Amino acid sequence: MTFSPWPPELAERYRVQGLWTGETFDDVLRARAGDPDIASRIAVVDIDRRLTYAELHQRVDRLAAGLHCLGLRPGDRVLLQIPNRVAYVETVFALFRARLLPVFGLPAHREAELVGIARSAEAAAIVAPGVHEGFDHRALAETVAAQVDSVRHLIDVDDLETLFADPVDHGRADPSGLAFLQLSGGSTGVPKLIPRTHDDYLYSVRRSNEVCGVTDATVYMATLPVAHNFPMSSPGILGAMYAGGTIALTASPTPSVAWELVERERVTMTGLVPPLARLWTETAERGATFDISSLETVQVGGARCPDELARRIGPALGVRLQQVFGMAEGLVCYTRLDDPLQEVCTTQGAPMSDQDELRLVDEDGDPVTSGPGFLETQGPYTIRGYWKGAGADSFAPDGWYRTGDVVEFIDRGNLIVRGRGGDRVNRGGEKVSAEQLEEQLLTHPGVRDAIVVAVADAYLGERTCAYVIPENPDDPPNLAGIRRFVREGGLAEWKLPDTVKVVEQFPETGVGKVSRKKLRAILAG
Ligand code: OOB
Repeated sequence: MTFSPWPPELAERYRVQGLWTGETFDDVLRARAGDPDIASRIAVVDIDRRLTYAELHQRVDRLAAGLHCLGLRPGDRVLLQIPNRVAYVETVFALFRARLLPVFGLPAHREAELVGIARSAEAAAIVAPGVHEGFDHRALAETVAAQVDSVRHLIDVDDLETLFADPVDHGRADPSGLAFLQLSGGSTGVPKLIPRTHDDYLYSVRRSNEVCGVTDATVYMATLPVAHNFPMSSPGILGAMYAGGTIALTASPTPSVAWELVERERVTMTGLVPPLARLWTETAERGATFDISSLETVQVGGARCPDELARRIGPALGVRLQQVFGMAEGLVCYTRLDDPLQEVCTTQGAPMSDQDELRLVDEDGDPVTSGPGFLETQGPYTIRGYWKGAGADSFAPDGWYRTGDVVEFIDRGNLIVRGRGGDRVNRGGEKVSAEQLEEQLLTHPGVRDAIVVAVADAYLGERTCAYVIPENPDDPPNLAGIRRFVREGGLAEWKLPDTVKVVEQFPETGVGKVSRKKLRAILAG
């Protein structure tokens, strides 16, 4: 079994209630391109290119046929490492049309991550650019292919047209079957893949559109790396396409680049992580550089937005703020457009669906009736297990997903995220698995033992601190050396430790072996 289906009685309920509609992603593009009111509108635009729905549909047809000609067949997994540009949308929808399963890698991923992902997905192909922002992704893809037997094709995203072929009939995907694999923010070293179905994901997109007021007039700009769940579907680019609106993709999130596209395309909505929201806010407070008056809604999520920052965003950017607390595994909470400003600025919203079920438990899994607790959830778009049963301890015995987040509910049903257990560091929305980094540090010849914890940071919210016991106390490793070692080990740049503290030993508490989990908690304190 590659993924754990919902229990039959829940699946039945979601269908009867009309949440799961039996629509597929390819159906959506076909329907929009086939609608005379929508076909000639701009579906997707970046700084260099723009495509109408009709054009996108035709190019997807030819690319999907080309993928078929390569020998790729329905169900095959294709690992993507594509930056924010029109070709991302072309590729993803061509994969949907050919019934291939995208695996959403990020441009910032490096060898260790991509090898792990390609291996566990048993990817048949990798789609990546050549050289992008000075980094040779083609060479990286070749290195990955050399280590992962299943990878048979390397496809250059800058050269998709060379694959174009005469359209073929690929048949129709099963809406209750897998549509793609998302990546988990991760609390372990093993990359966990998140299996999402057409039914469940499209429900989250449709419901997000309702909650966020997305219409055919919406121009949604993907400012964050678009393969991430937030810009993809909350409501993201898929929401914009679902509504027949426009997807804009900015190559860089900085105001000097992104705002040019906002001005030119009259962008109405985007999503940011807190450090970016701060950069946008401070830039605007210093005086406008572009006309960004088309922006109506700016969402902030991925990490806790400080209340102080939340209050400044709306006035500075001339927008309505929406807080988003979500996870690639499913559950997404939004503040509502009609919530009082006070709650929009101080809470992370409420679940999008009235079919989302939430409960709080303590460290032993016992119910918490008041105050903060660990959040567990099940619902019509929250997975029941990772790809091929990995990370089973992230699910309670009854199948509910253990988010790991500590949250607290307030009066009107909105919740506040108070933090999470010490298993990962949230660096301004980019997640670092403590376990993965510790494993990497333990292979350093100068490191006897290592514990990774989060420390508070004014800009990022949290940053990483590695406590290290050196092999040789007279010649301990230093920060620069450790960062170089982790980079050379093939981890993404954001996972390099921000601080290294050399210690003689870790705290011993009482008798017996102290778990790494406990040590992290003690050292974090
Ligand atoms: C989003 O997804 P992931 O999978 O990268 O990370 C999920 C985790 C959550 O479990 C939580 O720990 C943290 O990111 N998080 C937040 C937050 N939004 C996410 N923590 C505090 N406040 C928030 N507003 O990050 C993601 C997926 C869909 C929509 C938005 C974010």
